Amino acid sequence: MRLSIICMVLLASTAIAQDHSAHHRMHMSESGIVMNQNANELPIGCDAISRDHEFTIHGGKKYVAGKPGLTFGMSQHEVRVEPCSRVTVTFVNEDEIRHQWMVHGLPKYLYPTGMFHIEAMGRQRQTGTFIVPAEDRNYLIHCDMAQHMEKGMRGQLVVGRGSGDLWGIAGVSDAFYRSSYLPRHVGWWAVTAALVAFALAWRWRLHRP
Ligand SMILES: [Cu+2]
Repeated sequence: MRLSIICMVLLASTAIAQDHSAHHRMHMSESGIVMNQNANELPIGCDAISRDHEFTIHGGKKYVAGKPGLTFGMSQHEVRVEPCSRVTVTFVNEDEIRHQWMVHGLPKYLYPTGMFHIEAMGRQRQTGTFIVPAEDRNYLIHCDMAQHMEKGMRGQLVVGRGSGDLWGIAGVSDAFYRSSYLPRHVGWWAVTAALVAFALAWRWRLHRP
């Protein structure tokens, strides 16, 4: 009786694990993981694959050597593709430790948790394919290992004309954190407002009786 219960529990947990990996379309090997791969299913608004893109992106310390404050980098921090295109990325890890190349914000009906994920073990490479949506938009690319994004493994995927550069992309945008509720060029607006106020005050002083 006890043995049969253990067998049932084991079978159930195996089935759950298989279901989970199928749900996430996970491919695991000794060299790493590719999750949520999608080479065929079209996003809503796409009638066909518009184009096939292929990129080989290297990750490692040497790509930010000599840049203050950065420890890890990528050979390419920005990837530009056409809407509805199929994107194949070969991610080459040139360090001894694990690195990831992850895209966030993709539609959840195609990519569970909105994410496409390549992970390469130290000195290994992994290849994965996904299809981007029809809208012009910028998506965050990063490595999710602790502190790797803060230390430089941060990029952007620009689909079509994009929706504005993300902050802190090496070689593209500055590293200052900007709250999303603040308007663009907020610094220039503040300086302009201060100058106008100063001019008005000066004028008022001149015309004082
Ligand atoms: Cu990393």
